[in-house]
Amino acid sequence: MADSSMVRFYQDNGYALVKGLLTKAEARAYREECHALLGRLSQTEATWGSARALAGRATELRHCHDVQFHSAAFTRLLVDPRFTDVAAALTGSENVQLHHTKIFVKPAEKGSPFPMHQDSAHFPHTRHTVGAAIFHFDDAPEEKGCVRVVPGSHKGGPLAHIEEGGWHLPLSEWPLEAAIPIEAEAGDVLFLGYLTVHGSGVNRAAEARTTLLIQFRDPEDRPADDVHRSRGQGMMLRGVDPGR
Ligand SMILES: O=C(O)CCC(=O)C(=O)O
Repeated sequence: MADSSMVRFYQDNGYALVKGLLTKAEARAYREECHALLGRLSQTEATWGSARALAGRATELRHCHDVQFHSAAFTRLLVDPRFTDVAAALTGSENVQLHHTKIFVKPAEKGSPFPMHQDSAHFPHTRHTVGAAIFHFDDAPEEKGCVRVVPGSHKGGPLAHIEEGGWHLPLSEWPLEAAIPIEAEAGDVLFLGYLTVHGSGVNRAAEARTTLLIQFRDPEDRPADDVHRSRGQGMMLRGVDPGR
């Protein structure tokens, strides 16, 4: 559950790391579930074009979207009150609605980076309540390419992005190294507002980095543009949709 100091920290900084939201055993089980799912799929590569310039070498990123349509274990996590109660407190709404889900696995020693960006560039909304919860299923120290954030960057509102190679900010103006690494352990969940500038580095470690990202919003926050559709979008994860 998010207390008032966590909510204040999120409002000031645009992110909050919740330690141990899942147990180590749950994280381990979800890690296996993610790797088993990716093993069942034929096409999983998702490295952004702009990430190649950032890494300076060939890297790989394995992903799967809409994971609750592949395994019921992820469906259960979507409505887990340990997650939805924090999401509600941070967005300031009793009601939490699904936007989309995705697994990312950064393979050992060659896991792709993400250039700095705001998620708002990918799916703008009218009230800016959209947030991401990044579930860590194994440890994510800096050398594994943990998520990096620019605290307080959400306060400047939406920034102009470059579309080519995945919506991102100019690499020279927004170097990854200038952002704060948010190192996490298995079971930790990083909550991130969609205006918070973030990215992540190359996984240089000997173990893969495994995460699930759940993007959520207040149901009264409508998309500003019809640019991002996904299966399951609009599903209620907590409370009701007052507009329906
Ligand atoms: O998982 C990461 O390292 C970053 C993911 C990210 O920035 C995104 O999906 O927008």
